[in-house]
Amino acid sequence: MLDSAVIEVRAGNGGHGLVAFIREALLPRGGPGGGDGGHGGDVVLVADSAINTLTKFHWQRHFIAKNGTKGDGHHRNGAKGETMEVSVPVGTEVWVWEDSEDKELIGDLSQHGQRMIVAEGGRGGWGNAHFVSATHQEPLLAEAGGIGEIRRVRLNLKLLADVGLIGMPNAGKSSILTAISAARPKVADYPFTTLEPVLGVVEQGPQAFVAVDIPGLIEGAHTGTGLGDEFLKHVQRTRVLVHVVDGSEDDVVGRIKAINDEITQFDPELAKKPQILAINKLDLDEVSVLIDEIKESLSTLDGLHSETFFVSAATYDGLDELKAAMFNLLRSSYDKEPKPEVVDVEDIPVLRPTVRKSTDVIIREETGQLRIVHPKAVRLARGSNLELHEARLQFHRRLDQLKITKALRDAGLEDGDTVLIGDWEFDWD
Ligand SMILES: Nc1nc2c(ncn2[C@@H]2O[C@H](COP(=O)(O)OP(=O)(O)OP(=O)(O)O)[C@@H](O)[C@H]2O)c(=O)[nH]1
Ligand SMILES: [Mg+2]
Repeated sequence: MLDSAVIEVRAGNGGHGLVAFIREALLPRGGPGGGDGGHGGDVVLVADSAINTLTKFHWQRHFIAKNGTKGDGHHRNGAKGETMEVSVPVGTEVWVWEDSEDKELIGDLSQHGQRMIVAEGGRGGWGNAHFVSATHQEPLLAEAGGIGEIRRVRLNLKLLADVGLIGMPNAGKSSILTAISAARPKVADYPFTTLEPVLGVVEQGPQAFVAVDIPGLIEGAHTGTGLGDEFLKHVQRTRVLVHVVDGSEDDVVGRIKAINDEITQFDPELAKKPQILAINKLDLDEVSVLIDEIKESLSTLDGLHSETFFVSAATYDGLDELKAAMFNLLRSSYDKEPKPEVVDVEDIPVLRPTVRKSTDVIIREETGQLRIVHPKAVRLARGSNLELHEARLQFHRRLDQLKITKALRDAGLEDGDTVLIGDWEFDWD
């Protein structure tokens, strides 16, 4: 069973670099002092073993990192935008999502603590202090901050169950899963209705876990009688068992013991898992009238279970309490686990999706005009006031240095032609 969610991630833009000069009484020609903009924050996915579904992404789909702030005078640089960290379950695959389909796998977070930069912040623009040269003591150029990446990605996760529903055939395991999750296993009034394990996501606000409903167990299941033993392996990886019992049957205690014997013989580790008893069919008189008697007989049962709940999958009585108990046991099971945080996260390489960034310097628009798309040149054009004649001269010199002038000439540019860059448009001469 696959859980998936489409999210939009938006990294912060870089802050703009500043054009400023240091002019103080004692420093009449202090030179350029425009600081750099701060880098935009990244959006980073972080694998966290304490999360096991993608449910929270049904509540929140947009993740936006902060912009960097702009540079200031006296060489003061802007602040970096804060990173947006998004926790995802271990095992999450990240796919580029386009035209309503998975386009390309760009990451697989397979280890606790692993990080993936899923949208990279724009770089901070350089202030004019960077553009000083022997010929330009008063640089009028600065860069605008780079635009942060925006992506739509789909997260895919193969679900593994944390809670296993076990019990005799017809006890109401599938009915309980139906009542507490969106899963719709077949329910019927005869044993062995469920033939294959069924997974359901059980939610409580933004938290969730996965429960698995397996076919009913009978005596001898561990030796392969009935359907049982093949399916017991599906609960071996769970952390918590819910043992469902039909309270209207005779000898409730005997039935519970029989199932516990079976799981112990199949795998003694199963017997060590925290177990909740759910005495089902409370709506039936046989149960509600005899509740004290059943409780009394249960008190003689030493056992594997930690808590007992009387519930009804038909009327939903007691199911909220049962659900809460499952969440609590799961939480303490995760708490008891040696914290995977102790792994040195520094040792895990940060994943960066390899996106094919365009290496184009210029492109020809449909109108036939040439547009400069070299990212450095575009940032410079966006960050500078090219209305100033002096700034324009400096800008042209930068285009020479970046070999863009040559590229324009090679593309057939002649004097008098119009060249586009950013929001600017100028006649080449
Ligand atoms: N009155 C009453 N009937 C219930 C309740 N829960 C389940 N049932 C009925 O009990 C029968 C068995 O329910 P299932 O949920 O299919 O039981 P199961 O444990 O999944 O059974 P298998 O898949 O065969 O192992 C069905 O007829 C259900 O309608 C309940 O709380 N009250
Ligand atoms: Mg069933």
